[in-house]
Amino acid sequence: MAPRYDVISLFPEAFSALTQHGVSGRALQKGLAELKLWDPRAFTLDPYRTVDDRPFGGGPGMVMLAEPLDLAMTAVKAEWRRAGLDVEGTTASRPRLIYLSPQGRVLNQTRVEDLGQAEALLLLCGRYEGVDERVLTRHAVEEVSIGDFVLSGGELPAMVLLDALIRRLPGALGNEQSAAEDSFATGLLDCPHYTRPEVYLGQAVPEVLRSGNHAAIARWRLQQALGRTATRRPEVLERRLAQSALSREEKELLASYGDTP
Ligand code: 9D3
Repeated sequence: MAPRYDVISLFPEAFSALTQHGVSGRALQKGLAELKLWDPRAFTLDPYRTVDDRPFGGGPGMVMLAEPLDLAMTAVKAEWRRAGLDVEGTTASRPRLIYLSPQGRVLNQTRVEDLGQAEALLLLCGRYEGVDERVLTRHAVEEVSIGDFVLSGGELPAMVLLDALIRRLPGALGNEQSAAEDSFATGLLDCPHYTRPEVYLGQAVPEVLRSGNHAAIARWRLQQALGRTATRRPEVLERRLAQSALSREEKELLASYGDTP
């Protein structure tokens, strides 16, 4: 079954970046995943449709009210139940609740693959200083960050996570090889890429790529990937080394990296 993604956000229109463009837009159009947006403002019970208030204990900024978020989350869970999903499940495919938060565990491809096992995800996007802590504890929410830099809310992080999830669904990429060969799926950075013309402003394409020798091309690309990973992201190469030692060919390619243009 196509996974189901529900997003609670004060800016549902922002998600058109995801739904209207590129790989993710086409995948959603094809029904490879379902995406539904929920505006907490629709779950307010006061005439001003209030979604935030001042923090207890003082300090700057505002905090998102528990009640509209709680009602929206309860509505999502009710739809999950109607769709036959096991909301209280404990398997890898259980529906999961994710709060995009700077306090969360940092996203990486391993976490994307893990979250990709879920049949349904509820993504909660915060604004202002964040959400009332009680909605997180009431609903057993997991927190996920996209890195150690300050953004203005959870919408862009939610779209980052969704793009990473959607592009790995079978049928999302034109070329099914691409997903498996992606940087970090192989544990290495990508090799350099070239297209026409053969010479651009005096810079030629590496000769090997025009040789037609497919074994030599594959070797060169692996060497570039190994060399770039070693120089730019040594910790990524270390992690791959910890999982499985480099083959003799890989060691030799790494040793002679930089010898050839
Ligand atoms: C200036 C406010 N900060 C006071 C120390 C705290 C703060 C609150 C809310 C910082 C950022 C945000 C909004 N960010 C997110 O909702 C967010 C986020 C991020 O900012 N960086 C990386 N990942 C994420 S996931 C959600």
